Amino acid sequence: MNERRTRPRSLSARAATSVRFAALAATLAAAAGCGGPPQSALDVEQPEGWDDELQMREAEDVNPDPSVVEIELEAKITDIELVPGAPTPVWTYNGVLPGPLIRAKVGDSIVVRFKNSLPEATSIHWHGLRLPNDMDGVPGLTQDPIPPGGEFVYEFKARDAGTYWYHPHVNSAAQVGWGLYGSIVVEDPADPEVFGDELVLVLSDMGVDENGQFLPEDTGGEFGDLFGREGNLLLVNGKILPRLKARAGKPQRWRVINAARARYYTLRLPEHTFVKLGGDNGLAERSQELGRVVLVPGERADLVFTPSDEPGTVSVLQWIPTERGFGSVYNRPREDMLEIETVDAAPVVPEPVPEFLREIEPIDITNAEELTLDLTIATETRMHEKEVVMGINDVPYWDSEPLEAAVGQTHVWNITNDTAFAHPFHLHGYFFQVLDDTRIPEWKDTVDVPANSTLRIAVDFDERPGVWMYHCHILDHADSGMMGHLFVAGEGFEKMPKVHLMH
Ligand SMILES: [Cu+2]
Repeated sequence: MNERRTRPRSLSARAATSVRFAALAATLAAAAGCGGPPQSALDVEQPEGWDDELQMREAEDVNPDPSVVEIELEAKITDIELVPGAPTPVWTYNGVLPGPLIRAKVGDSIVVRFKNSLPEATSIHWHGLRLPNDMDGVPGLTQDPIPPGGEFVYEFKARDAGTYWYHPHVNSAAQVGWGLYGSIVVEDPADPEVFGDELVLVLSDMGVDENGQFLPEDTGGEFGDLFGREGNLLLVNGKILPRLKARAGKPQRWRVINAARARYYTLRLPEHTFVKLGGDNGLAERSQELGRVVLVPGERADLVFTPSDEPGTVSVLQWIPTERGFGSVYNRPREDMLEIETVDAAPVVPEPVPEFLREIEPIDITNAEELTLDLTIATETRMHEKEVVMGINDVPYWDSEPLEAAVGQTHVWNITNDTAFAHPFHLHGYFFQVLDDTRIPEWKDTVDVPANSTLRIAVDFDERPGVWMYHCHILDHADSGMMGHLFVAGEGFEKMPKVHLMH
């Protein structure tokens, strides 16, 4: 009895969902005159061509060793038709938008032979991967910028299952805004089949005029810096309003990545919920049923989507304005992102998603060093022009001194935000835990710090000394100064190296 009463709400909600499918399936089967119990979702395939419009090119593995994924990646400008009849000169990896999907299994080595064929210097940061410091892709800190015509070989291990992404760390707001991003999936072969068939969704936006040309980098001036520039074209896997096919009751596992330079995404599909499995570093401790899913720039969500519309109907996944400061929601309409066509086939019954997913051991903070990082915004007058200068503890990154830590130390950071805007906080090199009992335990590398709030995170600097960045992932904010660096002392990094911070 007791057990029943204390059962988590999400479990019973999920049981209710299964009942709803069974009922829908039975009704439709009866209406169609074909008796018999409904089929299990595990016994049927996704509809033919279900993800054709969302397919992304996968990076070709040129290494015959099954435990090495070796790829060639070239950054170059390629005309892509986003506005009909008016091609856009998109900044791409290998000529595709988004860049090729890199797929590996846990434990694989990844080798990326990179060539820069862009007109300006660039680099690649591997967002969320625990890699050696010299592979982190931050020019001035971990490597030199890769000049036009230059090459660089990135090499690291895929240590953690999950959904990650890659993007430049030079002139980031502009270069990401022009199309330089791609996805990385690190598979865990032990993941159960009930999570559904995988679909990677890269969400981004682009600021393009009616002739297909990019809007100027400094569009909106000071307010553009302050708000963060959101593009007018909403893209899912590089397409405007693509169509996905689904079968009622047949689960799909959506690995969603927010690759936009500033836009927050709140996702909603009428009459549906999503079961969130986790995000930044793969599975959370428990699954959670959500009516809306929020992704801040840089963040990922691992979701089970179980379609439950009537066969033969089309519904639309919507972008809902998210409150992240002045101008973010007022008078802004919802926008359509992705059409979902529920094909005309008998509904099937999904297997329940387990509630417990994996153990997340809490970081021991008994001897942790406590720091406060205050996210700050100031307006300065320079050359008679007002300029927005952002910072951490009132210091923009170009004037900043490193935070100091050593391998073996644990830190607790109190990240405070008294500004009028929300900031997605990202730490390179290490996963952290948010110290908040109301959240499901999980490992994060990017987290929202809403306006007028404080967030406490714990980080364990257990290995990999070096110099690592932390910054706001609204890239216009990072470029305006809201960025800092951290020196983790250890073997090979006894002294803080000379750095030259750039963006
Ligand atoms: Cu910010």
